[in-house]
Order: sequence, then C-alpha cells, then structure tokens
Amino acid sequence: MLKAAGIATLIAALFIATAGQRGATARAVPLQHLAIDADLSNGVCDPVDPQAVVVKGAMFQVAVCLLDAPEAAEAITVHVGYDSKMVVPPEIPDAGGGLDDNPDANAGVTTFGSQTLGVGWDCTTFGVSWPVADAPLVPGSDALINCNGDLRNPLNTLHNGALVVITFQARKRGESRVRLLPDTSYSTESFHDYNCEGGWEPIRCEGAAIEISKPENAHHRS
Ligand SMILES: [Ca+2]
Ligand SMILES: [Ca+2]
Ligand SMILES: [Ca+2]
Repeated sequence: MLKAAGIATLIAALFIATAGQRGATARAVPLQHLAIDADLSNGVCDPVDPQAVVVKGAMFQVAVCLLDAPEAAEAITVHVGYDSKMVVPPEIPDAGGGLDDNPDANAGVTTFGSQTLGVGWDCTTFGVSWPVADAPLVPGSDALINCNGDLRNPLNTLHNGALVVITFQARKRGESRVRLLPDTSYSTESFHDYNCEGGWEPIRCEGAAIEISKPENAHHRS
C-alpha cells in the first residue's frame, strides 16, 4: 500500500530543492504527539478528552489531534483501529479530493476548530486511494485516510488541532477503545517524518476509551 507521508517527503525533496535551507534549521521536537479526543462537545482537540460516554445507537465523533507540533503537517496518514462489534463508522462515498469523507479531513467543506490543515489538500493518494471507514486490506476494523498538502504551493497551517474527525455509531453497551495504529504518521516541509510506531522519529500516540451506555427511557437490552 502506498504510504502518503513517505511519498510526500520524496516529492517534496524535488520541489523544495531550491529552498533546502529550511531543513538545516529544523529543531528537535520532543513534546509533540498525537492523541484521540473522544469528546468534541467541549472543544475539538482543546481539551483532549481520553474518554467519553455515549448512548447506544447514537452517532458520535472523535478527533485525531496533532498537538504541540513546531511545524505544520504537510502530509498525513491516519489509521485508527476500533472494535466493530461496539462501534461502526459509516462509509461515505468517495468524491472529489476526499476531504469530507469518513475519516473527514480538517480541510474542505467540513472543518474542525480554528486551525485547518491548510489550502490545497488532497486525500486520494494521487487519485488511487480515498478515505475508508473500514479498510478492506488490513485485518481487523480500521479507518484509514492518507492526505497530502499542495507540495508546489504549500499553505499548510495545522500545528495544533484536528488532523481528521471520524464519525461512529455506538452499537453495543460496554467499553470500547479507539486507537491509533502504528503506521499513523505525519511529515513536514523540512523532511521530518514522525511515526507512531517508532522509526527515525517516533512520537507518542494516545487512544481513547468510549463507554456506551443504555439510552435513557429505553426498555430494550443490548
Ligand atoms: Ca474535547
Ligand atoms: Ca470513502
Ligand atoms: Ca473535511
């Protein structure tokens, strides 16, 4: 499978050859991390809530947050694992640049919070891979989105906020975890490629817990 962040870094090296001095001024970034915000009602990624209570049958959203990054993201791969017996994300038909799919990029028509990814983003991996709510090629239940900024005219703006928002329906009572899978990553204009798994530039990645409760006034059992 193509990895958008890696491809973006490679192509960026060609386009940014005349501006290579930016790479020399990059600094260490120990505090940045990715986390899932389970409750958007009190603010998207501010604060980040590691848990939330939702009602069985209800639709709810979580955000995947980039936090404390010193440099804006220019390409992202967000791969979120979940238990489909407990929560199910609806599939959204592929359209256009894939900016308002599920996962839903913080760009396009639907945006989340004051910082967006920026201008000129595309979430189709150069026209071959749109966002999917349950990726077919990976075992388990997982939502996947790959996005690239406009590498020829970068107007990337997101340092601190939502990369994407994912919509789920709560299916069954109980507690369920939503987590960032190891290939989740983001890259920057100065050739950094930060990855949840580790690699050259590992970053901390935190999931969230969803507690699914019985609907009020409901008589049926889960
Ligand atoms: Ca929140
Ligand atoms: Ca889709
Ligand atoms: Ca969007």
